[in-house]
Amino acid sequence: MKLYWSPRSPYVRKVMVVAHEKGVADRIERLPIVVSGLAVSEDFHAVNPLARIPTLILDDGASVYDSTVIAEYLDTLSPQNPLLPAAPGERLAVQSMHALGTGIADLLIPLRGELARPEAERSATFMAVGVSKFALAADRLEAMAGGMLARPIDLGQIAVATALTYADFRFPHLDWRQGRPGLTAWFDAITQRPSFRATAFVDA
Ligand SMILES: N[C@@H](CCC(=O)N[C@@H](CS)C(=O)NCC(=O)O)C(=O)O
Repeated sequence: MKLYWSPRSPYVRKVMVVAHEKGVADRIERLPIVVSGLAVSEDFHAVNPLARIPTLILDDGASVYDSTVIAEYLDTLSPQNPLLPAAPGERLAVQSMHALGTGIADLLIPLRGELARPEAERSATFMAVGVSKFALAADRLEAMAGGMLARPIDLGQIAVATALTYADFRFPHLDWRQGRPGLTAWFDAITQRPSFRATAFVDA
């Protein structure tokens, strides 16, 4: 398998953490690529019509996207660390938490784009609303953190943790740990795992 990859993407980090947890990371050849919302790459559009990373290329040449689909696919590749429960109720809860974690990344990425604009073109309202939405999501996670700490790792927890690592990477001033001791304790435990240590962001 090949993975269009960057060391700066929270979505790529999420699927690489999954690959490490499943013991299949060494079956993935990483294809470094720089993507930008401000430029079109026709070559990459031929691989993924949205030209986004991560995009996984299977051995038969099929393209697989997006990060949630890739993560669920990788979970099927080995019995190690089952990350998506089979029982419908538990499965739905993990998938919802997966959507929450990926959604937090979806909130943060446009804020990053906004910060990259010349100051005169930035919208203070857009930034403030995005920061408020992030805080509300983190508050909800604080309320869920005790249960998360008690459960084995799953796709939902991986998605939330990678989104929070991205907040630390790009928005340390948001200081999401402040007033959220449960979420902090859960985050500190999960990010000690070798899968997180092997996938640290690099601002190359
Ligand atoms: N929903 C997608 C989001 C992926 C995404 O937006 N990736 C960013 C990099 S962090 C990207 O490829 N941006 C380029 C673009 O949107 O043109 C997923 O979960 O995989």
